[in-house]
Amino acid sequence: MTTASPTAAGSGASATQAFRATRHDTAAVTAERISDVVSAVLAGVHNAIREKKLTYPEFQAAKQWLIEVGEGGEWPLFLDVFVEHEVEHVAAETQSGTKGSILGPYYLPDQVRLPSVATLPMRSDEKGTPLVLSGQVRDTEGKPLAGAELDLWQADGDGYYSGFAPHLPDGNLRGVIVTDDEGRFTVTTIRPAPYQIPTDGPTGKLIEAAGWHPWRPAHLHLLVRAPGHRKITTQLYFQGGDWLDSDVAQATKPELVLNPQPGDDGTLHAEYDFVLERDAA
Ligand code: MBD
Ligand code: FE
Repeated sequence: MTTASPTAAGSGASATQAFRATRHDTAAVTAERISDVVSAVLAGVHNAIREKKLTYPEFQAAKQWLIEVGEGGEWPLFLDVFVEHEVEHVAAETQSGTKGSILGPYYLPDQVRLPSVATLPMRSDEKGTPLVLSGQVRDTEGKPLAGAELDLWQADGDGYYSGFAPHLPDGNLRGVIVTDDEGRFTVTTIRPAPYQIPTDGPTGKLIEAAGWHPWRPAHLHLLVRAPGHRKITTQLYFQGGDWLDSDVAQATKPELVLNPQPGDDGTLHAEYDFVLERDAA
């Protein structure tokens, strides 16, 4: 999974390898559905061309950039930053329980299983303020879900993800916490840094050329699952953190913002309960 490249752009590129290595729940679609959706996408592009009076040199520049995104392996990065939030919003229309957010390009399956009170795997000198996240997993009727899984992954104190940034040990700041008999969990980690889209790849070059900023606010990624219940894909953010109101990936929701309080030793403590809906019968 980890590439030899020490560059940040390598992170975006190795997301393509990770995507290919993972089994995805892909759709079987009819010709009618393909025609309907692709026609709508093309109509949007055609409309932008007419409205903005796109020139031939601009068309060729766009083609060149699209080729570079593919060659650089940045399609998962680009699509998850600029497109996934809309797919998530459509999915959210038919979901109850804890609010969802986008998956993003840096999930890796099959991480270490941990008990209900646990510390995420981290280096002995892991940089960052210690953070303890605790809470309970329940169903929509309030019944605690024992043995539910919190599959948690996050950036480190420099904004890098293990498995994608080659200098990090495999599995760093990733783990699957299993809730106790009362559905409770307490996980110790560090507060992640905000995430910056690699500036040296085609996605970063577009962002710079457009005069946008390349930042996501600091966040924890979570999949929360329990047998017989709909899996939740979400993220938790930090009140007052940089970029919370201008996430480049447009993936924040007010219900997903933690407000951790420091204890006597400076460790931050936050609580969050998750609510899962039953699978449709
Ligand atoms: C991330 O860390 C992320 O969460 C998303 C959605 C896109 C790029 C990097
Ligand atoms: Fe992320």
